[in-house]
Amino acid sequence: MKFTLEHTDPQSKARAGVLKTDHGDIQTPIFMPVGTAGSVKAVHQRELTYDIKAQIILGNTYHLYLRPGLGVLEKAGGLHKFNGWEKPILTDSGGYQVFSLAGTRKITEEGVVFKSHIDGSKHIFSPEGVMDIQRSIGADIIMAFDECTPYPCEFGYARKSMEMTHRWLKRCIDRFDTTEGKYGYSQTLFPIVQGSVYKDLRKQSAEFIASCDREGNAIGGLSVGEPAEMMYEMTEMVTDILPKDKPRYLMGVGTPANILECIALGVDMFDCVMPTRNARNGMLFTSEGIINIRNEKWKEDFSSIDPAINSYVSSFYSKAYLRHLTISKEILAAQIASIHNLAFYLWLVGQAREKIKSGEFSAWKDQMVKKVSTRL
Ligand code: PRF
Repeated sequence: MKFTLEHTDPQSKARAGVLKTDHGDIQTPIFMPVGTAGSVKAVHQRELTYDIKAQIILGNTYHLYLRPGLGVLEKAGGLHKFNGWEKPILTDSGGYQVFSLAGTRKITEEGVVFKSHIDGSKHIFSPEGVMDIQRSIGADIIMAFDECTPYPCEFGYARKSMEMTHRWLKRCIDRFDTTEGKYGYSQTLFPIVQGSVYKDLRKQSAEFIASCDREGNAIGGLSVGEPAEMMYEMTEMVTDILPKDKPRYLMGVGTPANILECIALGVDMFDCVMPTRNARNGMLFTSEGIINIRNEKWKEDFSSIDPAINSYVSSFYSKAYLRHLTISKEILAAQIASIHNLAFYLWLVGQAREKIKSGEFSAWKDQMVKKVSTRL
């Protein structure tokens, strides 16, 4: 993997770059659609490629390990072969899902013992095990095993947890560096900064993660219920410490406004379930603001969902028709809304990239944050 910084914005910390992987290039800043169980919910690969113009998608170790399981994934020749997505994939390590989804769980130095949310069966995730699983899934970028602390979190717990995440990282690196990819292309391991909302912990964690000298770095433990200003403050502290010549990935963030603000703070990669999950509930993100498509207001509005977005569904379907489909609980509603929202997120980061390159990012960002936060 190789990351090249192309432009840095003189008025903010925003950057535009290219991340080269064996499955193709990723133009940053980028948003990565979430494909939890190997599918971006309600979206075909063809639409992901040509309509949404996704450059990389996410998968989850936790879900894929439980179902279909490593036997199937290895026989298929890895996740790319299994789901037909030929561009880059990133997998999260399960270090977050195990805390948010699994039934009863027990965290020890060795790892996490948990019960499957599917059938209650008992499993253990360890730093080594999660590296091996991600080798079998075959993502281009794999994540270290970490503990994402909740918010609020007492200082003492946050410190102990961060220290354990750092020890787990060393074990991840040992295992990753002594094993090889199974499918003939290279994989890379991103470590994750933790430290809750404590400045000294964040600084300590960012310095430790930077010293590990991997090809890219991630920021975890944010957007877990803390105020947005606190998230921005922690993000900026961390991006100021992480190496400039490597991509920074802010995990699980966020709203369109969050993404724009964090691009301005020097983040290059984002993922979030918001565009797809909210789409299934009738919330649409548009270049003019946020729409609740169930609202009576759209009943006879035959204008396009968002003509500014260069995706087929965004200009082909009207708000009134999508409202009708949503209220009628038609499956097509989830498809149209998911494709549109993802196309909007990819459009937004693409615009940010263009504005960084043309030197107009800062002024554009302030105006865009207002627009995309407006409720229509
Ligand atoms: N760690 C991991 N995945 C994550 C997070 C984290 O802290 C977050 C926090 N927003 C989202 N996804 N491994």
